[in-house]
Amino acid sequence: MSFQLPNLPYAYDALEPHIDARTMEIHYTKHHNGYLTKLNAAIEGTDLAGKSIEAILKGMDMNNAALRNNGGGYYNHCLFWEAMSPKGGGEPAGDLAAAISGKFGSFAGFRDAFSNAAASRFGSGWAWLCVHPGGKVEICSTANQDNTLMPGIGCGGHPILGLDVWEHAYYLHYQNRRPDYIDAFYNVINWGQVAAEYEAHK
Ligand code: MN3
Repeated sequence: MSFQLPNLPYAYDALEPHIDARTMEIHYTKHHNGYLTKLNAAIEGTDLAGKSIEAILKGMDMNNAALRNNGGGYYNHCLFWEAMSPKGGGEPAGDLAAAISGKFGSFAGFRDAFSNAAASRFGSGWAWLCVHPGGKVEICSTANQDNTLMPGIGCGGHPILGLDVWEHAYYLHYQNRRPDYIDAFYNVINWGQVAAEYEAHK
């Protein structure tokens, strides 16, 4: 059983004006689908076929560029789509809100730190909010399609929210204005979904 492209949980234009429909369509049907196709090719006929994507990432041979780039790309975008919603925005609640305030002082403090991680990632990569066993949260960023499940990468927590800062994620609408794209992201974050990931992995 090979990996599949997950259903996008909303229409391409659902996140406008924050993320435009053309970007969403290309990002999902071309970029994500490309990572998926190459991931399946990389594991076909190997002992990785049939393993979960998380198990593959945690056991990653970091010298296997095809598996690293495409396994990361597949997983990262699955998490990214789910963490956004046309009904998103606002602030988290419950245990996740308490963990964020405990680490960053306030939601505003979290937002500053997360935006800085996303803005200061040189070239292509991701900003992450991660949870460690016991429930503490941490922000980090990683290059290319790496993520914190891979050995020795980032803060080493379990990612619960990721922001794609590759140019393909924003260039059509925002051109070089990555900070504007980062600001817009807060209008579509699905905090209920992020909280569910927090509860599942704390
Ligand atoms: Mn992308």
